[in-house]
Amino acid sequence: MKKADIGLIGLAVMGENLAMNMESKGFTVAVYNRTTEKVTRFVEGRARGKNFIGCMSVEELCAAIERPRKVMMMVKAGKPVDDLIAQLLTVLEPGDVIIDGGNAHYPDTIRRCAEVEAKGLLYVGCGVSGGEEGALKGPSLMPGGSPAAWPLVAPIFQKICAHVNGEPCCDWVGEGGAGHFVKMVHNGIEYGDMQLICEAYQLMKDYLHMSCEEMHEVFSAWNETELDSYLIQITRDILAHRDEDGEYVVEKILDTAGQKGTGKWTAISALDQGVSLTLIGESVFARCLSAIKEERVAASKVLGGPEAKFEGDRAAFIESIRQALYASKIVSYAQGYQLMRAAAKAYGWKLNYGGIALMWRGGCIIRSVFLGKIKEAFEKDGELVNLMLDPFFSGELQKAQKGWREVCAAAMVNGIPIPAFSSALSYYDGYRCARLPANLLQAQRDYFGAHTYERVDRPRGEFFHTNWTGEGGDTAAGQYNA
Ligand code: NBP
Repeated sequence: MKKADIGLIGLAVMGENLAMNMESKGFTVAVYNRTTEKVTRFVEGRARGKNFIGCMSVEELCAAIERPRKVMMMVKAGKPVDDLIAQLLTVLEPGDVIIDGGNAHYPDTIRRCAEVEAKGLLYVGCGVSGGEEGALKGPSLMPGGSPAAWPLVAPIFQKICAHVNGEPCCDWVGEGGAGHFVKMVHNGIEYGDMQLICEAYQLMKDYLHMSCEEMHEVFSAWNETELDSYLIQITRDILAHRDEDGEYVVEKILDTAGQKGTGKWTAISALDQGVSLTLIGESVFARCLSAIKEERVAASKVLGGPEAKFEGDRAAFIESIRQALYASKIVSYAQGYQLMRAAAKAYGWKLNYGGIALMWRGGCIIRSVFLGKIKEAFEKDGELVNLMLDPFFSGELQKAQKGWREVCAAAMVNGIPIPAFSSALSYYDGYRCARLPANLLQAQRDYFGAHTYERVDRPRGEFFHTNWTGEGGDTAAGQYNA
């Protein structure tokens, strides 16, 4: 019997569809699931007559695969992955590859990669995006880990992934936890994109008092512009979707957002790296605020605000909202790339920034035409310090900023919350500010804690302390950055 090209553990929604995808591209797949009835159900059902080898144990699975063996886990992230690795290490041999396609937190992948490599095997932590449909038809794949594993998995991964203009949305990301790190940032950016769309929706609904049908038309039109993307498309379709009673479903959905933690991980990692990832951070906090529904309902009866009243050219304002969304999105991706740059430096990863944009260009939730432009920017300049400084994007920000400012100002005056639009604009204004008020901040720190400061009229690296009150001594605190 022909041996399998790859083994797959975990026949839940992602694993099952990924296995079907692999088989459809000509690979023979050995499958195993902890609850073995699922193996039987799969092999006798959806997989009947196809090139699958159903296995009832990890040992059977490993025996069914061609050497060097490649075993991909698509199981619940966390302890199940560690348990499975421990089991696999008792059966696999040096040179074999263990792949984790789940949503692992990247520090876990760094640790697991080192542990598996110490046993002479290879490890791949692969971000998989695109949900059930992506898994089946072509996901975005972000593999990282042991570099020697890439030539072994590339022929399978680059065949089963999504393709845009013939190019695979999968490339080697980097060593250790780089793949799962990039997937985490992808998810953070997804939080940001969704929040921006929600702010545009709230402005149209609560300020312009537009109907779902009208907003559906606006999102349809926007999808023909620079904003062309999966998330704009599904928003367009959601806004047109009616319940059995003819009412719009979206207006019947409770306004409390859920989250599984990857946005939070991204924000925490930005704080750890000292990167201003304000838009994604605000998007996570916006979900937290939405979750305290009862408190908000009570507060709405106590805390006053202006009555949102629009006067003026509605079509022009809708275009300004589009500009605000586009400009804020540029800021969000610029911040996400800043975070990846900082992490790459901290962990010694050589990230291919243009390649990452291409990996996200198709198959995943944030797929968009816009990512093609990001790829071009990093291809032109691999050392680009900030995406906003690329000539294309700085030009786009320049064109969009009048509308962006108008929308932020109107939202503030009329009491419409826009944490993502406004934080993006503040970041833009802060980033282009040659002199921030941090001089005063340093003076305050020196005043109360003798933390010292550098001077504009002296070389960097020289630190000074002022005896502000005439009462303290001249002893300065040591300099360090937390
Ligand atoms: P789940 O995350 O719901 O996990 C269910 C699978 O894990 C089942 O096959 C289950 O086996 C297996 N499992 C568990 Br639970 N504990 C196990 C253990 N100790 N040993 C072996 N197997 C164990 O499945 P999913 O939604 O298909 O997602 C799989 C991974 O892909 C997750 O990490 C997820 O975060 C990630 N992901 C999901 C999506 C998505 O859209 N759903 C997208 C991208 C990535 P059982 O049948 O015996 O219980």
